[in-house]
Amino acid sequence: MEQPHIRSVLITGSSSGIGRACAIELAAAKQYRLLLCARRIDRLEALAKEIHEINPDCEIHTFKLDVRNAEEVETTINNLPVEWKTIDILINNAGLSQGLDPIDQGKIGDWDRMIDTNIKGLLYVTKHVVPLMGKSKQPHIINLGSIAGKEVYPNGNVYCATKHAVDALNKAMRIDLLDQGIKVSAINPGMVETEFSEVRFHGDTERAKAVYRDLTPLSGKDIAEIVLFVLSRPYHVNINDLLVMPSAQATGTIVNRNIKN
Ligand code: NDP
Ligand code: 8X3
Repeated sequence: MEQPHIRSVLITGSSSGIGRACAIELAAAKQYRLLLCARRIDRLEALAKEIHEINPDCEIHTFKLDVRNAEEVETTINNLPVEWKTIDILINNAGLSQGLDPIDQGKIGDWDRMIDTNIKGLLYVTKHVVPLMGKSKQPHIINLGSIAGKEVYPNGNVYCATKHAVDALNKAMRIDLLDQGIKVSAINPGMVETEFSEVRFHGDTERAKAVYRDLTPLSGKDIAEIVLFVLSRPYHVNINDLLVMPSAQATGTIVNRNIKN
Protein backbone atom coordinates (compact mmCIF):
# COMPACT_ATOMS: atom_id res chain seq x y z
CA MET A 1 0.00 0.00 0.00
CA GLU A 2 1.25 3.51 -0.85
CA GLN A 3 2.27 5.50 2.24
CA PRO A 4 0.41 8.84 2.64
CA HIS A 5 2.59 11.90 2.02
CA ILE A 6 3.28 13.51 5.41
CA ARG A 7 3.26 17.32 5.14
CA SER A 8 5.16 19.70 7.45
CA VAL A 9 3.01 22.42 9.00
CA LEU A 10 4.24 25.48 10.86
CA ILE A 11 1.58 26.91 13.20
CA THR A 12 2.31 30.27 14.82
CA GLY A 13 0.65 30.91 18.18
CA SER A 14 0.07 27.24 18.90
CA SER A 15 0.31 27.57 22.70
CA SER A 16 -3.39 28.43 23.04
CA GLY A 17 -6.84 28.55 21.46
CA ILE A 18 -7.18 28.07 17.72
CA GLY A 19 -3.49 27.34 17.05
CA ARG A 20 -3.39 24.73 19.77
CA ALA A 21 -6.60 23.10 18.52
CA CYS A 22 -5.17 23.02 14.98
CA ALA A 23 -2.08 21.21 16.25
CA ILE A 24 -4.23 18.55 17.96
CA GLU A 25 -6.59 18.14 14.98
CA LEU A 26 -3.78 17.84 12.45
CA ALA A 27 -1.87 15.38 14.64
CA ALA A 28 -4.98 13.21 14.92
CA ALA A 29 -5.33 13.23 11.12
CA LYS A 30 -1.94 11.44 10.96
CA GLN A 31 -0.84 13.17 7.73
CA TYR A 32 1.09 16.08 9.15
CA ARG A 33 4.31 16.73 11.09
CA LEU A 34 4.22 19.83 13.25
CA LEU A 35 6.40 22.86 13.84
CA LEU A 36 4.84 24.56 16.82
CA CYS A 37 5.87 28.01 18.00
CA ALA A 38 4.77 30.75 20.39
CA ARG A 39 6.35 32.75 23.20
CA ARG A 40 5.26 30.31 25.95
CA ILE A 41 7.54 27.35 25.22
CA ASP A 42 6.50 25.46 28.40
CA ARG A 43 2.98 25.26 27.01
CA LEU A 44 4.24 23.98 23.67
CA GLU A 45 6.24 21.25 25.38
CA ALA A 46 3.15 20.19 27.36
CA LEU A 47 1.12 20.23 24.14
CA ALA A 48 3.67 18.03 22.38
CA LYS A 49 3.34 15.48 25.21
CA GLU A 50 -0.45 15.60 24.97
CA ILE A 51 -0.31 15.09 21.19
CA HIS A 52 2.00 12.09 21.58
CA GLU A 53 -0.67 10.45 23.69
CA ILE A 54 -3.09 10.76 20.72
CA ASN A 55 -0.54 9.99 18.00
CA PRO A 56 2.83 8.71 19.29
CA ASP A 57 4.25 8.79 15.74
CA CYS A 58 3.57 12.47 15.12
CA GLU A 59 6.87 14.29 14.57
CA ILE A 60 6.91 17.60 16.44
CA HIS A 61 9.44 20.41 16.67
CA THR A 62 8.63 23.10 19.23
CA PHE A 63 10.42 26.43 19.40
CA LYS A 64 10.06 29.81 21.05
CA LEU A 65 9.18 32.67 18.74
CA ASP A 66 7.97 36.20 19.26
CA VAL A 67 6.60 37.09 15.84
CA ARG A 68 7.03 40.82 16.58
CA ASN A 69 10.80 40.54 16.61
CA ALA A 70 12.00 40.72 12.98
CA GLU A 71 15.54 39.62 13.80
CA GLU A 72 14.42 36.70 15.98
CA VAL A 73 12.01 35.53 13.27
CA GLU A 74 14.71 35.62 10.59
CA THR A 75 17.35 33.86 12.71
CA THR A 76 15.01 31.24 14.13
CA ILE A 77 13.39 30.27 10.83
CA ASN A 78 16.72 30.26 8.97
CA ASN A 79 18.27 28.05 11.65
CA LEU A 80 15.59 25.39 11.83
CA PRO A 81 17.06 21.87 12.08
CA VAL A 82 17.85 20.48 8.63
CA GLU A 83 15.02 17.91 8.79
CA TRP A 84 12.53 20.76 9.27
CA LYS A 85 13.78 22.98 6.47
CA THR A 86 11.05 22.10 3.99
CA ILE A 87 7.72 23.56 5.02
CA ASP A 88 4.56 22.58 3.16
CA ILE A 89 2.02 24.57 5.12
CA LEU A 90 2.16 27.81 7.11
CA ILE A 91 -0.73 28.69 9.40
CA ASN A 92 -0.40 32.37 10.28
CA ASN A 93 -2.46 32.23 13.45
CA ALA A 94 -0.56 34.22 16.13
CA GLY A 95 -2.56 37.31 16.92
CA LEU A 96 -4.35 39.27 19.57
CA SER A 97 -6.65 42.10 20.45
CA GLN A 98 -5.86 44.61 23.19
CA GLY A 99 -8.52 46.94 24.56
CA LEU A 100 -11.95 47.92 23.27
CA ASP A 101 -11.94 51.69 23.56
CA PRO A 102 -13.14 54.57 21.39
CA ILE A 103 -10.33 55.73 19.14
CA ASP A 104 -9.64 58.93 21.10
CA GLN A 105 -9.26 56.94 24.31
CA GLY A 106 -7.22 54.06 22.88
CA LYS A 107 -3.85 53.22 24.45
CA ILE A 108 -0.84 53.57 22.18
CA GLY A 109 0.78 50.48 23.74
CA ASP A 110 -2.32 48.43 22.84
CA TRP A 111 -2.29 49.73 19.27
CA ASP A 112 1.41 48.98 18.85
CA ARG A 113 1.03 45.43 20.17
CA MET A 114 -1.84 44.66 17.78
CA ILE A 115 -0.14 46.19 14.74
CA ASP A 116 3.23 44.60 15.57
CA THR A 117 1.74 41.13 16.12
CA ASN A 118 -1.18 40.87 13.69
CA ILE A 119 0.32 42.69 10.70
CA LYS A 120 4.09 42.97 11.04
CA GLY A 121 4.51 39.57 12.73
CA LEU A 122 2.50 37.85 10.01
CA LEU A 123 4.64 39.57 7.37
CA TYR A 124 7.97 38.66 9.04
CA VAL A 125 7.03 34.99 9.38
CA THR A 126 5.66 34.75 5.84
CA LYS A 127 8.75 36.40 4.32
CA HIS A 128 11.09 33.86 5.91
CA VAL A 129 8.92 30.76 5.54
CA VAL A 130 8.09 31.17 1.83
CA PRO A 131 11.68 30.31 0.73
CA LEU A 132 11.37 27.05 2.72
CA MET A 133 8.28 26.12 0.68
CA GLY A 134 10.27 25.92 -2.56
CA LYS A 135 10.62 22.14 -2.46
CA SER A 136 7.05 21.47 -1.36
CA LYS A 137 4.73 19.70 -3.81
CA GLN A 138 1.64 21.32 -2.29
CA PRO A 139 2.60 24.58 -0.58
CA HIS A 140 -0.24 26.30 1.25
CA ILE A 141 -0.58 29.34 3.53
CA ILE A 142 -3.60 29.77 5.77
CA ASN A 143 -4.10 33.21 7.34
CA LEU A 144 -6.31 33.64 10.40
CA GLY A 145 -8.38 36.73 9.66
CA SER A 146 -11.62 37.59 11.42
CA ILE A 147 -15.13 38.96 11.04
CA ALA A 148 -13.23 42.07 12.23
CA GLY A 149 -11.46 42.04 8.87
CA LYS A 150 -14.76 42.13 7.03
CA GLU A 151 -16.58 44.82 9.01
CA VAL A 152 -15.80 47.48 11.61
CA TYR A 153 -17.64 47.51 14.95
CA PRO A 154 -17.80 50.15 17.71
CA ASN A 155 -14.48 50.45 19.57
CA GLY A 156 -12.93 47.69 17.44
CA ASN A 157 -11.01 50.38 15.49
CA VAL A 158 -7.36 49.24 15.52
CA TYR A 159 -8.05 45.49 15.91
CA CYS A 160 -10.45 45.73 12.95
CA ALA A 161 -7.82 47.67 10.99
CA THR A 162 -5.23 44.94 11.61
CA LYS A 163 -7.62 42.22 10.47
CA HIS A 164 -8.59 44.28 7.38
CA ALA A 165 -4.84 44.36 6.72
CA VAL A 166 -4.73 40.56 7.04
CA ASP A 167 -7.60 40.40 4.52
CA ALA A 168 -5.60 42.58 2.11
CA LEU A 169 -2.38 40.63 2.69
CA ASN A 170 -4.22 37.37 2.10
CA LYS A 171 -5.29 38.65 -1.33
CA ALA A 172 -1.81 40.08 -1.98
CA MET A 173 -0.11 36.79 -1.11
CA ARG A 174 -2.44 34.90 -3.46
CA ILE A 175 -1.35 37.20 -6.30
CA ASP A 176 2.36 37.47 -5.47
CA LEU A 177 2.89 33.77 -4.68
CA LEU A 178 0.82 32.37 -7.55
CA ASP A 179 3.89 31.85 -9.73
CA GLN A 180 5.40 29.70 -6.96
CA GLY A 181 2.27 27.53 -6.82
CA ILE A 182 1.53 28.50 -3.22
CA LYS A 183 -2.16 28.25 -2.32
CA VAL A 184 -3.35 31.03 0.01
CA SER A 185 -6.53 30.81 2.09
CA ALA A 186 -8.11 32.94 4.79
CA ILE A 187 -10.28 31.63 7.60
CA ASN A 188 -12.28 34.46 9.17
CA PRO A 189 -14.08 33.46 12.37
CA GLY A 190 -16.60 35.31 14.50
CA MET A 191 -16.69 34.61 18.24
CA VAL A 192 -14.42 31.73 19.27
CA GLU A 193 -14.04 31.09 23.00
CA THR A 194 -10.30 30.97 23.63
CA GLU A 195 -7.98 33.20 25.66
CA PHE A 196 -8.70 35.93 23.10
CA SER A 197 -11.11 38.00 25.24
CA GLU A 198 -9.02 37.57 28.38
CA VAL A 199 -6.06 38.99 26.46
CA ARG A 200 -8.23 41.75 24.95
CA PHE A 201 -9.40 42.80 28.43
CA HIS A 202 -5.92 42.57 29.97
CA GLY A 203 -6.71 39.59 32.19
CA ASP A 204 -10.22 40.64 33.31
CA THR A 205 -11.71 37.14 33.29
CA GLU A 206 -15.22 38.22 34.32
CA ARG A 207 -15.45 40.66 31.42
CA ALA A 208 -14.02 38.03 29.10
CA LYS A 209 -16.58 35.42 30.21
CA ALA A 210 -19.43 37.89 29.68
CA VAL A 211 -18.62 38.04 25.93
CA TYR A 212 -19.86 34.44 25.57
CA ARG A 213 -22.69 34.64 28.14
CA ASP A 214 -25.92 32.89 27.15
CA LEU A 215 -24.80 31.78 23.72
CA THR A 216 -22.76 28.94 22.27
CA PRO A 217 -19.59 30.39 20.74
CA LEU A 218 -17.37 28.54 18.31
CA SER A 219 -14.55 26.51 19.87
CA GLY A 220 -10.94 26.25 18.75
CA LYS A 221 -11.80 22.71 17.61
CA ASP A 222 -14.58 24.04 15.33
CA ILE A 223 -12.01 26.20 13.56
CA ALA A 224 -9.38 23.46 13.52
CA GLU A 225 -11.81 21.10 11.77
CA ILE A 226 -12.32 23.75 9.09
CA VAL A 227 -8.57 24.24 8.75
CA LEU A 228 -8.17 20.48 8.26
CA PHE A 229 -10.94 20.51 5.64
CA VAL A 230 -9.31 23.41 3.77
CA LEU A 231 -5.91 21.68 3.87
CA SER A 232 -7.27 18.35 2.74
CA ARG A 233 -8.82 19.59 -0.53
CA PRO A 234 -7.01 18.34 -3.62
CA TYR A 235 -4.20 20.63 -4.77
CA HIS A 236 -6.24 22.06 -7.68
CA VAL A 237 -8.96 23.30 -5.26
CA ASN A 238 -8.31 26.39 -3.14
CA ILE A 239 -10.76 27.82 -0.61
CA ASN A 240 -9.81 31.48 -0.91
CA ASP A 241 -11.79 33.04 1.88
CA LEU A 242 -14.07 31.54 4.48
CA LEU A 243 -16.25 33.38 7.01
CA VAL A 244 -17.61 31.33 9.92
CA MET A 245 -19.61 32.45 12.93
CA PRO A 246 -21.62 30.89 15.73
CA SER A 247 -25.27 30.42 14.73
CA ALA A 248 -26.10 32.94 17.47
CA GLN A 249 -24.03 35.68 15.77
CA ALA A 250 -25.20 37.73 12.76
CA THR A 251 -22.52 40.46 12.59
CA GLY A 252 -19.49 41.45 14.66
CA THR A 253 -21.77 42.77 17.40
CA ILE A 254 -25.34 41.52 16.77
CA VAL A 255 -25.84 38.32 18.74
CA ASN A 256 -28.83 36.38 20.06
CA ARG A 257 -28.39 35.42 23.71
CA ASN A 258 -31.82 33.77 23.87
CA ILE A 259 -31.29 30.69 21.68
CA LYS A 260 -32.04 27.73 23.92
CA ASN A 261 -29.80 24.96 22.49
P1 NDP B 1 -5.52 32.96 22.07
O1 NDP B 1 -5.21 34.14 22.89
O2 NDP B 1 -6.12 31.78 22.72
O3 NDP B 1 -4.21 32.50 21.27
C1 NDP B 1 -3.36 33.43 20.66
C2 NDP B 1 -2.05 32.77 20.29
O4 NDP B 1 -1.21 33.76 19.65
C3 NDP B 1 -1.31 32.24 21.50
O5 NDP B 1 -0.81 30.96 21.22
C4 NDP B 1 -0.18 33.23 21.69
O6 NDP B 1 0.99 32.55 22.18
C5 NDP B 1 0.06 33.69 20.25
N1 NDP B 1 0.74 34.97 20.21
C6 NDP B 1 0.30 36.18 20.65
N2 NDP B 1 1.26 37.11 20.52
C7 NDP B 1 2.34 36.47 19.97
C8 NDP B 1 3.64 36.88 19.61
N3 NDP B 1 4.04 38.15 19.77
N4 NDP B 1 4.49 35.97 19.10
C9 NDP B 1 4.10 34.69 18.93
N5 NDP B 1 2.88 34.24 19.25
C10 NDP B 1 2.01 35.11 19.78
O7 NDP B 1 -6.47 33.50 20.89
P2 NDP B 1 -7.12 32.78 19.61
O8 NDP B 1 -6.71 31.37 19.52
O9 NDP B 1 -8.55 33.10 19.63
O10 NDP B 1 -6.45 33.62 18.44
C11 NDP B 1 -5.77 33.05 17.36
C12 NDP B 1 -6.00 33.90 16.11
O11 NDP B 1 -7.37 33.86 15.77
C13 NDP B 1 -5.64 35.38 16.28
O12 NDP B 1 -5.02 35.83 15.09
C14 NDP B 1 -7.00 36.04 16.46
O13 NDP B 1 -6.99 37.39 16.04
C15 NDP B 1 -7.84 35.18 15.54
N6 NDP B 1 -9.27 35.22 15.78
C16 NDP B 1 -9.79 34.91 17.01
C17 NDP B 1 -11.16 34.96 17.21
C18 NDP B 1 -11.78 34.69 18.54
O14 NDP B 1 -12.96 35.06 18.72
N7 NDP B 1 -11.11 34.06 19.47
C19 NDP B 1 -12.06 35.27 16.11
C20 NDP B 1 -11.41 35.61 14.88
C21 NDP B 1 -10.07 35.54 14.73
P3 NDP B 1 2.00 33.13 23.28
O15 NDP B 1 1.23 34.08 24.15
O16 NDP B 1 2.49 31.91 23.99
O17 NDP B 1 3.06 33.80 22.49
C1 8X3 C 1 -12.16 38.15 16.98
C2 8X3 C 1 -13.62 38.22 16.86
O1 8X3 C 1 -15.72 39.64 16.99
O2 8X3 C 1 -13.96 40.14 18.60
O3 8X3 C 1 -11.50 38.43 15.80
O4 8X3 C 1 -13.70 40.75 16.32
S1 8X3 C 1 -14.26 39.76 17.19
